[in-house]
Amino acid sequence: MKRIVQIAMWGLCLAALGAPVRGADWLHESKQARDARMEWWREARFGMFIHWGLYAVPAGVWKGKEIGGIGEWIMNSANIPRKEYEQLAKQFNPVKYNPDEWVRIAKNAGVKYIVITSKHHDGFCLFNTKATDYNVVKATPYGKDVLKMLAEACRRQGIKFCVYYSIMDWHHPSQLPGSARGYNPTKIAPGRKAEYIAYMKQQLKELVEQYDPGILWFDGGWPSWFTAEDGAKIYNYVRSLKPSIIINNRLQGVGDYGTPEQHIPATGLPGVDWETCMTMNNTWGYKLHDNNWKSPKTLIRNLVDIASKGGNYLLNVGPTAEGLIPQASVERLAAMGKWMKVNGEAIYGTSASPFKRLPWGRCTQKRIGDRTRLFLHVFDWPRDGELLVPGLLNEPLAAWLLSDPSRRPLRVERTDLGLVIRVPSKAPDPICSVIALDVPGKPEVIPTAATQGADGAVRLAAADARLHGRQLRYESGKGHDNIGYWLNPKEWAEWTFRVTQPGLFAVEAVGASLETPAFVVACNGAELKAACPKTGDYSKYVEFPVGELEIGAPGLYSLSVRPVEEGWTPLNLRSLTLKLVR
Ligand code: FHN
Repeated sequence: MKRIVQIAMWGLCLAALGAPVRGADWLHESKQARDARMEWWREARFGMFIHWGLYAVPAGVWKGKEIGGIGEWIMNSANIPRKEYEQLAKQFNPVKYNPDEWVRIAKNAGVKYIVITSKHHDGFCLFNTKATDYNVVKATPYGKDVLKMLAEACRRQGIKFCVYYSIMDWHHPSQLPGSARGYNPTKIAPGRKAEYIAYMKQQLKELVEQYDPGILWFDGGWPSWFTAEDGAKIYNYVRSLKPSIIINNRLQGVGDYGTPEQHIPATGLPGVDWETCMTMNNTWGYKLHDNNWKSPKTLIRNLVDIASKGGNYLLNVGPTAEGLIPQASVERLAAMGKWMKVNGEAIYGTSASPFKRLPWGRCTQKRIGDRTRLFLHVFDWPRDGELLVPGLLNEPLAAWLLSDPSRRPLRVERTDLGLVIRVPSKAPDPICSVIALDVPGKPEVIPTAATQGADGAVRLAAADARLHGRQLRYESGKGHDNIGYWLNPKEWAEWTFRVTQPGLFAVEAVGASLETPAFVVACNGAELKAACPKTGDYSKYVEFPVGELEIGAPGLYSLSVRPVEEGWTPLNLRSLTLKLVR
């Protein structure tokens, strides 16, 4: 047997005995092994993040002054000297902490895993560590291992227990403040990196062996003294302690899944596992004055949107210094749970939508034997009782409202635009109503064509373009809704659209650029050349004429946009509109 296989086999035996497996390279496991390890995580889809620590004591206020920024950063934001910040430990006494209640709240919301901060950037440890007395057992009047209490409550209630661990540590003597203004990003004291890496490994071993987490959620790996090589070593080390553990990608990019933060990637992260982590208000750690809460509607639709793109939602709560999850968070989680009780099967264990975009909502899917169950998440319920599922070629086997326990069949008809499902006039749920639609085999979907509006215009949106190239991509969120990263002039975009009112069309584009990139619009045998005016900023858009297009007959047409290679500079293209002029 090859040496590497021997190491791996020997390693797995040792790991089963709880000994670290040295020498194994866990970064190169087989797809089968990785799929098996990720299975529970992909099934879960919905987790709860908990940011809890000494920062809950000041709760965003320091010496009578409100401190801006996220609550758990107050030591840095207010540039509090270590000795002064340490005194908070003497005030940390969460007498109202009830881990079973926390887990009940999470479970009732439909959450399947909990990730809690074992040590955030401030270096205070919420667990019984031998590596430092700066921990909840030794340094606080509470004196109990809050992490152990939560781990046991999770086990009692069947929720996966997971831990967050910050690499950057504003308290550890080996790490020096980054500047006179604050700690972040820390610098490593000369000759003391090995000491801190050893400290980290001791604590990671304690966390794995004492609390058996499903995930190690690393963070704070951005200081320059922590390299990708360090990340790979720590990854291998933690996996050697527990081969089945899952590790996020914040070990300088090394890890098992991506972690977009506070936003949902426009098209998800195709082909990789990913999880959006997000606050319910603006802060991770508790802040007394942050009451900017997201609505239950936003939170439920975020969960649906993320699942429809193949991701997980890690939604945060920041408990108070007394040990209570804020009531506003409790209420929102209860609202999510009410929706999940009816529609959870449309989230758990599903995979990304087969549709590029749906005008009325989202879609998730699940393979069931020789059929696929499509879950149509309808945000905008059709007033005319007809829900169009565009571009779906499969013949429907059955359709019903997920909220209907008797599964009364809904009528489904085929039209030349796709399948039409007859639905009741009133939406079963004001936030998101789910229709289950079974089709044989795998879903077959063709790109949907844009259609002419009542005014005769055809609107070609960036989100509906088919993009040809590796760098070119659709960007959305934070003011973006455009084709971007158009760096390579060989890459191009195209749309399909349907004309029912032929005639002469004036073509208009909406774009942004730092120069004046020229491009050619080709459609129906004609070519129109135009250049985007210089807007000076990729987020500053302007509408400009491209030219006129004659389309003499009704039908399906394709339109392409290709850069003029000579002198090309990047263009952000938001849309094209064909306005019927006669
Ligand atoms: O700096 C931290 C922050 O406090 C919080 O923990 C988030 C959660 O993902 N992570 C870092 C910011 O990206």
